[in-house]
Amino acid sequence: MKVAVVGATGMVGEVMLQVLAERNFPITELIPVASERSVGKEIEFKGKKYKVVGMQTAVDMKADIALFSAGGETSLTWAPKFAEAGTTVIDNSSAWRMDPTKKLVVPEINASELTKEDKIIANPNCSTIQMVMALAPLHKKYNIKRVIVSTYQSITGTGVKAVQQLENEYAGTKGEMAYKYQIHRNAIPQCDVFEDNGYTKEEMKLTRETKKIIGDDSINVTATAVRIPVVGGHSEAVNIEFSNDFDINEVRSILHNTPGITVQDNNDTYTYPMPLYAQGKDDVFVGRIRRDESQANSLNMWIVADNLRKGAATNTIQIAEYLVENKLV
Ligand code: A2P
Ligand code: 11C
Repeated sequence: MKVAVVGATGMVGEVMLQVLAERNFPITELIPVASERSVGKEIEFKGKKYKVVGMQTAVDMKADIALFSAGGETSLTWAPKFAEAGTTVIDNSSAWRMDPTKKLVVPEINASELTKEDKIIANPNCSTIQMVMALAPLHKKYNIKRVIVSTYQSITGTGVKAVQQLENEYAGTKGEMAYKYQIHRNAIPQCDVFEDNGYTKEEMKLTRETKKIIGDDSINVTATAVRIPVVGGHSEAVNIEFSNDFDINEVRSILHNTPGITVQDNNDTYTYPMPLYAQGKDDVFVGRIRRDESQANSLNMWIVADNLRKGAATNTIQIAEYLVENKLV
């Protein structure tokens, strides 16, 4: 496969290159792509050096697959040009996710929707991916009515600028601000911009994308998304109300048997997921699984994943693997 990585110099792009190498994705030619600012810059992949090329050059190179993580505007402009040149685009931005003509895919849940005709495929938002990984198998069994989620999100979701801001704040030096406020020693109840309904875009991604991925508009999700000074991954406190009652041990066993999920849940040994330990891992970690005693058929749990891995790069590459394995590209 001839593979272009668009946004190869960015935070997610770098992890994409790592994950492609680790999983031994069948690459015959790698094309690292970024903005004009980075053209000619060298990046390393499997011990070899490659020169970064610009967008038009990359289109003309007619890759089989392009993995995009260069922001929404870049995707809106360039993904159709790659698709027209015959390249299948898997896009990690929010540009195409809610477009009814585009698939929004978490491979463990809905990869079977994909066909050869899908030339632009959307990768969901990081905080949505880790949540639906745990929701989907439980929905099948008990039918979810409503989800209340509060997130504790890593600054790596904002990109390089945010990591630099936190480092400057640790060191006490001045620099460019990625957030409106200091993030060191803080919790900022705003991820992404505000929408007209008073929610942030990140909160509405959790609501809208969940329905589309699981394929059920009746699942109601209400969210509060918070940025915290952590780098390893996103954490989520999730409360679920089901239509049907459940057995708590069966819930644990369903999650335990779901590919891509690791259950870490033992109060006696203080075992629960934490972003410090999820960092660099591809799985979604679930723990603190307990009945919500305040209401019938309701469950609480704590979900953690590396937002740059399963939340972005790994999920994108799993989609690419599915396309290759099923000869859809
Ligand atoms: P560059 O490094 O040349 O700016 P992050 O979200 O971590 O900041 O990374 C964003 C990625 O998207 C980088 O690789 C960046 O390249 C790339 N990028 C940003 N704007 C464009 C653009 N207009 N065209 C192509 N790539 C872009
Ligand atoms: C965050 N979810 O952590 C974001 C980062 O829609 O893909 C990625 C934004 C997106 O704030």
